[in-house]
Amino acid sequence: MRKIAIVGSPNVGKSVLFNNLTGSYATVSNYPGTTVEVSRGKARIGEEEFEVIDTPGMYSLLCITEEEMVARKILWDEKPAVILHVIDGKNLERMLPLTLQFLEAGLSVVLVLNIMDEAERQGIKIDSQRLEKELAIPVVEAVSTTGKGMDVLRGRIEEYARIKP
Ligand SMILES: Nc1nc2c(ncn2[C@@H]2O[C@H](COP(=O)(O)OP(=O)(O)OP(=O)(O)O)[C@@H](O)[C@H]2O)c(=O)[nH]1
Ligand SMILES: [Mg+2]
Repeated sequence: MRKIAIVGSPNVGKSVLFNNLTGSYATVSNYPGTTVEVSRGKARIGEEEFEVIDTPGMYSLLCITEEEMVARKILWDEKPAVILHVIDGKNLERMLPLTLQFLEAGLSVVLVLNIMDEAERQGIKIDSQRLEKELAIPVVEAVSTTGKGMDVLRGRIEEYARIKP
């Protein structure tokens, strides 16, 4: 079964997004040799069933904390077909450098601009189409607490997984 890894900084809504994609059934276990918990579930997207992995929050691929080391090991060892980089739409500038690290590492990234409800309330506007062109990856706006953007995200994952065998 191909894998989808959800990655990003702490507190950006990765786990809420994970629950949206996988529904209620998930297994939680300590990553081998660590005290870091990793949740795994399944999601049917289009015709394909994926294993979805909710990784611990990371600020950088240059790992410092045990959580970051686990997140990086998951990316390296489990070779997910797609990674969802979830960022807080209120802090685009601070969070995009990690997207670039993932792209430089050759990973297949879909960028999820999450928490767009708060971003909009603060008057923050993001030209996600332009971002999509400049990064040359799918960019999806979402509010994972209400499920907004989830259908679009599923569609984009499906397209992307088709061209990334
Ligand atoms: N307003 C708003 N709040 C959100 C959204 N997504 C998540 N949250 C809230 O943000 C907080 C953190 O969500 P989590 O899903 O636990 O974040 P996480 O990225 O898994 O955090 P770590 O596991 O610590 O790395 C929770 O209180 C969520 O309810 C969103 O789209 N809008
Ligand atoms: Mg989490």
